[in-house]
Amino acid sequence: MSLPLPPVAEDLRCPSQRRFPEATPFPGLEGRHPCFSLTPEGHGRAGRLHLPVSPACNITCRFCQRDFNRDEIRPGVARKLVAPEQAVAVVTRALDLSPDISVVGIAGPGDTLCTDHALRAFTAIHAAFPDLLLCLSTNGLRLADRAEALHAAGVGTVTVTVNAVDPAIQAEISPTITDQGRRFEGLAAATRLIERQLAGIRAVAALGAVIKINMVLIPGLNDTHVERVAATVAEAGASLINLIPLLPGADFLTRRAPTAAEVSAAQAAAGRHLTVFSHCRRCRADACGIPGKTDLSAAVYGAEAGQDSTFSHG
Ligand code: CLF
Ligand code: SF4
Repeated sequence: MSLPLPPVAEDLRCPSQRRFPEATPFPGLEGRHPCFSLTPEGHGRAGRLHLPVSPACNITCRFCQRDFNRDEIRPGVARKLVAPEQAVAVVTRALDLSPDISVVGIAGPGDTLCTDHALRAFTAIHAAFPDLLLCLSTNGLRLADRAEALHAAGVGTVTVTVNAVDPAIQAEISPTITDQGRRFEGLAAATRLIERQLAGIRAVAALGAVIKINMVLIPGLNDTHVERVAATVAEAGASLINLIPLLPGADFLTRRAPTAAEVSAAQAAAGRHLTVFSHCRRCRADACGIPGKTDLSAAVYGAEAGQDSTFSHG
């Protein structure tokens, strides 16, 4: 018998799920995974540690600004890189600092499957801490190739960033990819990326992973395309979607962020097909703590932690 959920002040579940208030579509994740919990109580009490082990990327998103600093709170930023061999030591330190940590995620600063660093880190962590939830965020280009290895390494939740399923739109957002040593441009790159993303979603879904889609909402580019993305990824096996407002930067510096009304409209469109996650904090690649509540990143990764010799700067 499942335990009753806490009172729901703001219910993130899609209408079909709300008909069964005692049920959660993600057994074992409610209250343990901040980004796969559907109640305020659930996502407000679980902590995550991000390991910045993935340096490189295999696609070019025109909004992307990877950087190393201690100040900015956004994806693609970390204080330093950590070597996969240091992952267990970092997790040990984070757990000592915060027993709330129940998830170890890898989300950058580059793509997590462009190198084998994330897989090596997850494999070591899964052996040392088999009860921790392991979470991967990727652009999806290598996801189908790596699905079995990720499953074997204990990765149970996967986020794929899908910004378009129409190659003409995708080509405007990420104009080049490098796959199997070959560089692709324009529509060829976009068509290949979308095909690999959907194949990857199907592959990890077949192995039992719970899948969230991150979609960067870019007014004038993909904001009227949200429902088609949601319907397509839902058919492939995704459960959840997170509409992330564009942070103007890099080639998209002169584009604007969506308004709150535009984000709400996009969430409504996506919600016809998927449960919408709306509490994203646009975390750094070295975030640590309960998103929006506690921030232990400096204590875990900062020079002030006195651990620099433990970590790679490579
Ligand atoms: Fe990290 Fe992402 Fe896993 Fe969560 S974050 S890898 S799914 S454990 Fe969460 Fe942070 Fe938003 Fe990401 S709030 S940026 S959606
Ligand atoms: Fe940047 Fe991520 Fe796009 Fe790679 S996939 S270019 S790291 S936003």
